[in-house]
Amino acid sequence: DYPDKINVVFVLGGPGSGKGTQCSKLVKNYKFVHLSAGDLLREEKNTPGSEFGELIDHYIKEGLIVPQEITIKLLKNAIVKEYNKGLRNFLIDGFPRKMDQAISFENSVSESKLVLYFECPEQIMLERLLNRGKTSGRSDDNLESIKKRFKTFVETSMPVVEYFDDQSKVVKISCNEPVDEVYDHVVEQFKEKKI
Ligand code: UP5
Ligand code: MG
Repeated sequence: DYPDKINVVFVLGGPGSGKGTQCSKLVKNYKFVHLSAGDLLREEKNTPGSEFGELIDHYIKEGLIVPQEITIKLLKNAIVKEYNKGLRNFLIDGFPRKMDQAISFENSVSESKLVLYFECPEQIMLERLLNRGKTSGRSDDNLESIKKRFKTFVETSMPVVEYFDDQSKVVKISCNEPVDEVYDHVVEQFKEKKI
């Protein structure tokens, strides 16, 4: 009931490290579908009549990880939809960010080929998110939620990066340069890894 033979690249990094920005650039030059777990959750939250709306709203504001069953279901649906159009290459942005998600996705959907990890100092991420918060309308782009997101990232999501690093799948990229320069490093790595 899930697609066979897909290529998955996980795109990880702290809140505001530039995952979404870099994925948008990648899809212009590579045949990848960009799926952001956070975007899928926000879309579900805004779907009238969704049984998970309130729960997702709460978890996002608190910077907590939504129970994996919900996120994986949304991801699987999105993957199948694109698979049926003939697409096979997926950038999964902001997922997995908790160990149970990593294990469950790799067992029930696909293993990952590569993990891009955007390394970024907290101070930089904070400035970016507060700046974006002026116009983003995101319920978690405020100082209180941002601090909670950082805490969850360090305590819950970094172990996932380390888990993949132990499998030599992680490519670390410093996010602390202008967007186009960060992107150049991503492309270099894709070439090196023959993605
Ligand atoms: N910007 C980007 N790159 C820059 C650069 N090189 N130089 C200068 N500025 C740069 O970028 C953030 C901002 O920085 C933008 O204004 C951009 O222009 C600028 P962006 O590309 O949006 O960064 P990104 O890493 O995508 O930041 P985002 O806020 O999306 O990261 P999060 O990981 O916090 O958000 P996400 O949407 O993935 O998740 C939100 C919440 O959903 C989570 O906190 C959690 O509650 C929930 N969630 C789950 O529960 N489970 C999941 O599996 C996924 C999410
Ligand atoms: Mg994002």
